[in-house]
Amino acid sequence: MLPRKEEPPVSNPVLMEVVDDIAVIAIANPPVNALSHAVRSGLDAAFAEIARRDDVKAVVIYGTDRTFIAGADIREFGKPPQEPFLPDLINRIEACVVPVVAALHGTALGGGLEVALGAHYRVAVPNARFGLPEVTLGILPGAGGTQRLPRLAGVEFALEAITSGRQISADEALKAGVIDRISDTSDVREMGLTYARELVASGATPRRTSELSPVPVAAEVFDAARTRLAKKARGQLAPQNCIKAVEGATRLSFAEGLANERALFQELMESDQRAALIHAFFAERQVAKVPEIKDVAPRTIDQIGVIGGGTMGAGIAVSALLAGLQVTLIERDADAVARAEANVSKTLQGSVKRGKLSQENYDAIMGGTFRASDDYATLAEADVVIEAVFESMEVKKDVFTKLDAICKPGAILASNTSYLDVNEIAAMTSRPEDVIGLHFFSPAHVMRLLEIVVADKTAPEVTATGFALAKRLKKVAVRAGVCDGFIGNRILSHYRKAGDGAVLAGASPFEVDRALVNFGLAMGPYAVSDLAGLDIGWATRKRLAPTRDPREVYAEFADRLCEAGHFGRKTGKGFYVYGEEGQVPNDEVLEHIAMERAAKGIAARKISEQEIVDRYMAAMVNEAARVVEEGIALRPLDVDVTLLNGYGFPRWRGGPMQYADTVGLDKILADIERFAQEDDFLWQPASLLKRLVAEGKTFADLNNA
Ligand code: T1G
Repeated sequence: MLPRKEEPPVSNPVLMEVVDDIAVIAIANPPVNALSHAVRSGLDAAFAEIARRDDVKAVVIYGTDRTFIAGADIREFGKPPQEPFLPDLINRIEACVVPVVAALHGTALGGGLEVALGAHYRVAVPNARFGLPEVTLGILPGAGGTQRLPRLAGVEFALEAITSGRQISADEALKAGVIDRISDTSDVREMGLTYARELVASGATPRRTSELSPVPVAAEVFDAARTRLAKKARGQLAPQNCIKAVEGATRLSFAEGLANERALFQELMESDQRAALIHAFFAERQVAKVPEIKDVAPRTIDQIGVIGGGTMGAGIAVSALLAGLQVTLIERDADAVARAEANVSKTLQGSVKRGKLSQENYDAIMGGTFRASDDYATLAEADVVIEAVFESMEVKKDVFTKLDAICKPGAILASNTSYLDVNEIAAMTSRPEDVIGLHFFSPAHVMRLLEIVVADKTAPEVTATGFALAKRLKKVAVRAGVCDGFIGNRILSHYRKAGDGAVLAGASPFEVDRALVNFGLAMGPYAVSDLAGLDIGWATRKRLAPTRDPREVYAEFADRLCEAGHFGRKTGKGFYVYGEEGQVPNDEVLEHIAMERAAKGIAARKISEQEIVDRYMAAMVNEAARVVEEGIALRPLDVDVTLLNGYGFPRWRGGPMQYADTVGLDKILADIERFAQEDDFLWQPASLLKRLVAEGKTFADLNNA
């Protein structure tokens, strides 16, 4: 977890005033009105005072600024809990003898929604959103949410909402009975007061959710959820505990159900998975805090140019269009322009089908916000141009020479290259300070990661503009230095070699894939290579062959497949065969491996699943440590954010650096030294790793340095 700089506690985050015999409680704890100890104490004191007074006929609770309460203060996790504890506070709110109204706007999430559920009546503005996202943090709603929501909205609605952690709109919340009314107003305080006055006038009394009994459901509902989530959220603890807590609501009294919820919550609070998911949450916010752009204003971003309408170019164009930006896409001739337009249109239609884009907005985009052309002159007013053409330095140099001549002063020229030298590309222009790398991940309109590759001469405001563009595109941007593969692909190339090393030592590619899927990866590396196309890795290996160190133990079995024309899914055969039975192991590759072992004089031995994971993780962490010590990544957390958002690393493990801290850097170093006995070229411990182990420090210590 990333303890954040200790901000001075907001002196008095809870203010109460009595207006026409209604107590109005305002919460002011920016930026999201989190339920810090000060807020909980303030609320507790307010309700204690209300209990002492006889001139209060109703109560309104609301949040100032942009939102109601967005949850417990997750910065307090890991610290000794302080009274008043949230469940007790919410029970106190619910026990109030006069009606309590929660007036809701922004995002009422987690403990915030639980406070609202403890109130007796709930009113919201139309664009308010609700949710119990605790499961995404490796915990569960621990202040009565698993007990009150089933009673209010039904067990199945509650089970889905709590195990998914998704946000719910005001309309859906109204329909489900989570809120009582929607009021279209900008004055949240007045909205609450109006509802409270009506309740007093009508003689309404407190309506306590805990006094309801949940409508019973068949036991199969819980069994089905357990089975589904054991598969979908394999290895994760929180979803299973969420199910147990909701199930408890259907067979225990409210008090017993609350105690059961508390026990299940505590169990999760102590887990590595909770620490990892909270680390991921804060790391994805910390990663945008880059010293060189602190207080640097980004340039305007309204018009985007994209060069190249293939998969990447079209994906980048769609990502910008969905963010409301104007896009001009350039292709080389009329046919290519037509194909690019069709590409973009098809992808946007997919967004319409999935409800991510209205037909009206689709029409507006295709009617003018988006245009494709073969004329570079149409880029004259573009604020940022992103090149996404073939990965050839010659082709890119030609593109940047043209852009330099056409684009207005101050326009930013970006390359989507995945490994080429951005300094060399920048040198082709008269404006190297305006050149940057924006490395998107395919599919670019889906993958959240954006590596912002800062070249030697890139100006800070250009880097700041890259981060601003990422935020606009709802992406997670990571600052990367210039090297082959930047952060993600450079580390990938090393842990892929570790996988190959495990195969040469005795494992099959299929055992490697299975071990890593069981570890939590979405797919194993060999299945991923088949999906991406084995020819891509083959081309990279051939490109790097001239510079390959003769001491490297080079695994050739993938080359044998490529030489036979087997490039994976696209040719129907690679490491796996893709036919009627779906994906099945291709035994041919085992023959190639056996011959290679013989030629290399390797006697195969049994490689356990654990050893496969140890090799993979040791290689990943070791190269990541080099990437950090060379400054290619600013901090270890930047590597975690990259691997979590671009490479399918299991989020509930927090990223490779969080994982290494969890298992211990000394274990990682010991593994490297163990494998070095087999291959002392691949397995050379990074000096940063050795230093941290010698100093008894962790990667987390570096994150906060
Ligand atoms: N606690 C502490 N800080 C928080 C916070 C929280 N709950 N939520 C956000 N922040 C900080 C965040 O780190 C950032 O800080 C700033 O606020 C703006 O956030 C008992 C135990 C509310 C939808 O999981 O989903 O309740 O970087 O950049 O994009 O059952 O923040 O500026 O220093 O994300 O507008 C459950 C988590 C907690 C909600 C706003 N609640 N937050 O998004 O801003 S567990 C959550 C969010 C719980 C109970 C349990 C989002 C947001 P900084 P931001 P945003």
